Amino acid sequence: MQNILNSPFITEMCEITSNMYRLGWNERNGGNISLLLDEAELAPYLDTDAVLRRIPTGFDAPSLEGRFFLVTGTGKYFRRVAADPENTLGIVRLADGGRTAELLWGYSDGGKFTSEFPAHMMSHMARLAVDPENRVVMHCHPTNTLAMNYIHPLDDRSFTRTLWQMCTECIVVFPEGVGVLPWMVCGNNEIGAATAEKMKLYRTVVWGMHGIYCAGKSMEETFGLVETVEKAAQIFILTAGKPRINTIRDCELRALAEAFGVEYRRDFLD
Ligand code: 2HA
Ligand code: ZN
Repeated sequence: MQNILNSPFITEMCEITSNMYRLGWNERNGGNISLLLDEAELAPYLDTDAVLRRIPTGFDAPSLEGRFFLVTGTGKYFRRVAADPENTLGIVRLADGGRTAELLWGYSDGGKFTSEFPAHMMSHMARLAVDPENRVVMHCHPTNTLAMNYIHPLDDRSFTRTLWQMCTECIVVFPEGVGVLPWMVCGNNEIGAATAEKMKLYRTVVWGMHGIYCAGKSMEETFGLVETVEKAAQIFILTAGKPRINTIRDCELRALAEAFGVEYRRDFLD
């Protein structure tokens, strides 16, 4: 067996969580990530028959039965992941229709997966149903996106349209728009189901006055999605309350989407 700490997936998780921490998206134990892994990717590093512990999940995820996930641990700090991956991360396989997580590696102090595991697994199910290549669900608390939540209406259309207006690249990076949920209690199946419902349409879901969920084919793509939304929100915050004398007009956004050949939410423009 090769050393799992040198595997591409642990190395990338350490690098991404460190960057997210330094960008101010993941204070203290804020945020969580889950990455879908193939058995073939794990095989050089792990005996997938050696189950360390069985942990109840509290939800059903029948379509994820037998699938493997690398998941950040509950109460763990992103700031600490790179220094202590075996304690802050875990690799689980879902069993019993998703009701049990079989721990194969990690959570070495006896811990378990993030409190947002339901939202992650339900989001994976929703995204895989529309995009079989989806691998990642990422949750964090980016500062400007959060700040924007307090001074902007929280609905899919107007939130998306404002973000699109803030940076030229936005409509090309997330042409499907962003879904927005109202403030809700986090960590339970209800917010998980609401997030998954939005994930049928969007790779990006804003949790009102809490943070953001993004999904994607790779860690890089998903990180880039958060980064782009957060950059647009930063421009919004930097210009909020000031007289706006220029904007990217709807006809220009349309021209942009057409020039780049992206399938965008036409009904989100006037
Ligand atoms: O504690 O971000 O939403 C991790 C969280 C909960
Ligand atoms: Zn959170």
